[in-house]
Amino acid sequence: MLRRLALVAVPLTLLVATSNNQVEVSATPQPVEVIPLPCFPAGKLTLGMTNTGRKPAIADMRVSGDPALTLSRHQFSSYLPVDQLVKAPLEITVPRDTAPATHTVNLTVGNEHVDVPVVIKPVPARDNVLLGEQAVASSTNGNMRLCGGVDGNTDSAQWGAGGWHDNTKGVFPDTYGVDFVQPTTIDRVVLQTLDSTTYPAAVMGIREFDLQVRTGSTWTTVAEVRGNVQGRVTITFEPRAVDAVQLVIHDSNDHGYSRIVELEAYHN
Ligand SMILES: [Ca+2]
Repeated sequence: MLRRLALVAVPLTLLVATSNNQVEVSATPQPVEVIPLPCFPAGKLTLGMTNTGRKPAIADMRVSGDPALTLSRHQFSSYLPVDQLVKAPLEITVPRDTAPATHTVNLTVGNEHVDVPVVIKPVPARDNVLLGEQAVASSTNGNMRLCGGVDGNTDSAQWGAGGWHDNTKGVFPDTYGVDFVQPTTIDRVVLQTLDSTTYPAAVMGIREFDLQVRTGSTWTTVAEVRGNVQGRVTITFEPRAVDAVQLVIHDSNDHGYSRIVELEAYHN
């Protein structure tokens, strides 16, 4: 008898709840962590809406946050079938050297609110002094990201998400590098050009380039590489404090684009 009553009670409860509020809001992960460097990968949050009502609906999520945060979207609108999680990405960045703190992103659909904690981490100690620093390029193809060559992703198989190439196919030179915020001592630069099973360096990689460093307004050529067919090229030189590093790329093995998976610099 008790069991029967319980079975009847459950649908009644659901009906009451859904008449006021038919969309469930979710966000993962919580908290989301953000590193305050210009080219470090953004904090990534997956926003979700689930229609817990009885009919398909269209829902609008408003996305807002503390002024310290830069959000890649302020709205997420979608058609929602019944009982299906519909997702959208949110990227969160902050200016360089934003102080460690916990901020909040607010998600609102109708009467439903979710506050997501956003933890600003300290800038991590890095052996590779280019990691996450501001990249500078002569041009960037629309399918690629300017920061892709200094984002820490060195996997040629993830080339589309984690690499860079220029936007002037068949026209050289192209340049790619980093401007430091203060003079930085380096004595080794490592170039990883595209080198995957499908796209080996000897076919698609950078073939001819100069490595240059800048002190004040003067660029100095440190090395000239010609006829390269390797995926990874390491250049060592006497330690020097520089304001910027760049590659001047004169040709690639397919004579098309200048493809960089990752550019790194060290001082050992
Ligand atoms: Ca990369």
